[in-house]
Amino acid sequence: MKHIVILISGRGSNMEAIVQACAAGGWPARIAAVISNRPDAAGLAFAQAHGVPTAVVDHKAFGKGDAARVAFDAELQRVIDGFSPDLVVLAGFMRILTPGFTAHYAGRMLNIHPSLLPAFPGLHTHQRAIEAGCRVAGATVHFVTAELDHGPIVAQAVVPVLDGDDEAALAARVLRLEHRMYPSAVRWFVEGQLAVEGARVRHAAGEPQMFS
Ligand code: NHR
Ligand code: GAR
Repeated sequence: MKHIVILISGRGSNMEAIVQACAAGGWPARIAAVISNRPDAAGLAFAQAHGVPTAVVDHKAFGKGDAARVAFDAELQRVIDGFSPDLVVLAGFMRILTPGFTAHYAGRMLNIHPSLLPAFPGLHTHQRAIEAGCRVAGATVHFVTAELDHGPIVAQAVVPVLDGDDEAALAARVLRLEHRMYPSAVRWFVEGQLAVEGARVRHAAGEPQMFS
């Protein structure tokens, strides 16, 4: 039985999708914990209601600056490793992670980013895609490396950008696909089906890694 630890910062709807898909059965894994850097993250209540252990590591308690980031990451790593994770899943987790932390979880940490990487790394992706006149937008599941939003790509989901879309409309269209794609990608990892070949990640049995 593999152990999955999910990190959130807010709503946690991707975490919910993963918890529910895992509970529905057939996964060689269980959700060992949901951890938030914000004590008020709405997703914590869902996890507790579903019997998933939760923890909070509040980044604000560590102050500001580079030394604070290193200290926060050290404590976060200590708490995560208490659950013996095989996989760490970032699901709307909003703190940039230091190189020591990403090295510790190299090859066993996934993120979902709401753009078609390598376009629009960083924040405010939907607004930036609309302002750039993009006809498609989407989301990317990737392995986390030290370089923000640049790790090997596990899967991508693509949606149209429609005339009149605002940030909220586009984000909602993308989110529906995130909720299909992320549970699939996490399941593939715990089943041992993913092979990383440079920047490219291959599913051993050829599952489609594009969602639309
Ligand atoms: N850390 C590393 N090293 N590599 C990645 O690929 C990471 C990461 C940490 C988080 C998620 C990411 C996203 O998918 C992620 C990927 C937060 C920020 C950010 O600027 C950027 C990207 C992502 C998450 N955070 C601000 C910070 O100063 C805080 C913003 C806030 O608290 O609202 O850390 O988009
Ligand atoms: C999702 O759209 C996710 O892709 C994005 O935030 C939303 C989180 O929603 N992630 C980031 O922007 C990471 N910087 P959720 O909390 O309901 O899963």
